[in-house]
Amino acid sequence: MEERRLFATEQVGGRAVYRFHAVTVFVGICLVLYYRATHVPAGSGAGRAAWLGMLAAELWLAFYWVITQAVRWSPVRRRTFKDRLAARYGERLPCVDIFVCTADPKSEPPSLVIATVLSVMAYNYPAEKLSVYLSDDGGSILTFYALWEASAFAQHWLPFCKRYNIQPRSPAAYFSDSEKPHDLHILKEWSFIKGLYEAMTERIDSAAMSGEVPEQIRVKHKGFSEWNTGITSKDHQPIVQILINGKDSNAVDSEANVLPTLVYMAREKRPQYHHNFKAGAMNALIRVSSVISNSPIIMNVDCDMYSNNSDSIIDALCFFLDEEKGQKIGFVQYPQNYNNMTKNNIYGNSLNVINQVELSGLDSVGGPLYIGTGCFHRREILCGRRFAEGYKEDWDRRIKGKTQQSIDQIEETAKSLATCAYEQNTQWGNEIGVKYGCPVEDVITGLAIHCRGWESVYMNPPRAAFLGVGPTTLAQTILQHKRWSEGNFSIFLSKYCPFFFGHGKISLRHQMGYLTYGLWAPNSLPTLYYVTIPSLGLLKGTLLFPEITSRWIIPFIYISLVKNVYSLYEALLSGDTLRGWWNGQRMWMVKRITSYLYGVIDTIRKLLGLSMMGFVVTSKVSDEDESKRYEQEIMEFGTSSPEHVIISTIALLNLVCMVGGLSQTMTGVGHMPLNVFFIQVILCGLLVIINIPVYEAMFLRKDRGSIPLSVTLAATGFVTFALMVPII
Ligand SMILES: *[C@@H]1O[C@H](CO)[C@@H](O)[C@H](O)[C@H]1NC(C)=O
Ligand SMILES: CC(=O)N[C@H]1CO[C@H](CO)[C@@H](O)[C@@H]1O
Repeated sequence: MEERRLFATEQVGGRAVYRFHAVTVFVGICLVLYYRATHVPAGSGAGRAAWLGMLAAELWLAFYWVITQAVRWSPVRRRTFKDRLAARYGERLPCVDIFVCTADPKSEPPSLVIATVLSVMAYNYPAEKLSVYLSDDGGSILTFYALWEASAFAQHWLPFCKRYNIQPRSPAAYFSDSEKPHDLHILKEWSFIKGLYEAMTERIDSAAMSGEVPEQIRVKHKGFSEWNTGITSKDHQPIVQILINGKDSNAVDSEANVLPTLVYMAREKRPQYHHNFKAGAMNALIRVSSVISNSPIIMNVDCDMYSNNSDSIIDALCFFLDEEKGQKIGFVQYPQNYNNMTKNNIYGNSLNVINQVELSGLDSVGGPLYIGTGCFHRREILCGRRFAEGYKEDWDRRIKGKTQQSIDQIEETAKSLATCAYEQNTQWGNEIGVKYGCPVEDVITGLAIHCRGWESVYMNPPRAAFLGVGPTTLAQTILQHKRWSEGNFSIFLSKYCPFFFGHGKISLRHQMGYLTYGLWAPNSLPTLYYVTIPSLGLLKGTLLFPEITSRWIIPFIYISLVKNVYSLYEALLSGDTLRGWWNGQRMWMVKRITSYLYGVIDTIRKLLGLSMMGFVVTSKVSDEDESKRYEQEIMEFGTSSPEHVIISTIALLNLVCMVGGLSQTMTGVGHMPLNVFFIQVILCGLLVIINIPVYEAMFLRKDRGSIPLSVTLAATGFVTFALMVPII
């Protein structure tokens, strides 16, 4: 029987050790909480309040720790048997629709978008079964023009990729990484294709620079006439253009092989209709594709994430087509990987631990979240089907009986499905398609699929399936994590809260897995407490931990040691360096006291119906200096934004407390011997050490990425204030 399976699921090793360790940490946590609860200082002073605050913070952190165990208890890894799939299905492989979404030609340059499109057109998969759709929410003629150029370039690029089996198949990534081939014959072809590619990107980029497409090009395709009426990105008619029609016998590459279908779509936009962002675009794509190819499998990817692995479709199909377990699988999610991370991950953005540990763990309790990109869905399930025993997919489905329609007729039908009014009084955005009304609509869409009885699968092949561009500055990182934490927290507080919405439909551990992310944001408050109050206590002589001579100190030390050693182990195993881990610890704190804090505040303001406007986080202004500092792994501040003030204040506060506290204990002024304040000294000391890059940016660096004087002054003001008020 085993030889029949198309995929294997393997337990990740070392679980006995892990569980033993987790049990001991749990006992330690209970002891700490017991100590806190039974040693509350008498009286009604500030010391008592501070102590109770510590108790509250530790209760929360303990609760969150228990939640995170759900994804660490029994992680699994998946492996596929691609040759068995090929042998068994051969000609009968199902059709696949690929959706690429772009929103704005300024921040997502058309040449980047088409590199992604070309990479997914070149998958190792029968071209007649592949259809690629680009949704352009910018409604830009520049993006349409780029796609039209790409449709011509594909005639040379696709046969070249397949003949030499090159990787990766994004021409931008391929030509920037690969060395010249040595074989003279190949070299000739390589240079020819490279020349074509460079000429094309030059034309696209110069059109993008000037903001218009030259007249002599506009006459070459009927699609350009859509822009004749001076439409804008926020107000235009629906546009659907089939640039390559895979069913047409003329649509062939330079070697007379069939090409994949290629479609451009810009759904209708009118100022009086809300467009629901990417979720709206996805739903329009589902409908438009249903009259063009209607494939049973839909893959979607963001326009900046090119395919780095041409076997991803085959890998995903190994799950869906498995006779024994495939029926229950709703979607196959690949991780989000970035190709421009520095070695030591200065902003902790590689997501290694999430990708290697947490998502694998979720895979064992019902499946990973849908993260909105790099995901294969079944069309029927995305459109709302519930799981039922004995359900069988019709893999041969596609457009039936409509082959007589001309391309113009098909385009007209498709346009009528991409209008603003189409969704009114329908279940689209609710029961059907991607859900609306939440900043992380992907996650609730995935949750709803899980709650309808389906499982999902996490596939993390050794060669990354998709590579995108990650944040490269502190401000971008903080912004990204604010969006994520805020989105997931607002799900937690909404009717989609996994505990209630998922109750009775998905397992408790699966609910906890969702909450690992849903509760990111509230972690900010206890963390903020922990990085300020014990340090202030050190300075002011308020004892908040057991003395070194007390036996109660053992669980405190045990937990902090073991948790850190384990997180180091997890990071190293996931591919981080030692320094990368250390940087990650710093960013762990920074994200919690900025992004997550903003996430909490903004979510609550929205709940209370206060202004919809959020904190403004500095936007991206990339220049050469900045990229250089990023490559040298120097932290980038540069602007006077509130998040920089928070970071500087915390860093400065700990420095002052450390210096003040130590000098008192050394000189014995406040009769506070070091051993009494042992834990507070260590905690404050570690915070000072981890903040060294912040002090450098404040006092030593002179470059434009250092912390501006105004921020330092504001931080000094806040620290002085904190020292003067008798909060502790
Ligand atoms: C992307 O693919 C290339 C080969 O084409 C491979 O060398 C590289 O390791 C892949 N990147 C990642 C992050 O897996
Ligand atoms: C280190 C690295 O590769 N950085 C690159 C990340 O991506 C941006 C945008 O594509 C490039 O400008 C950086 O050079």
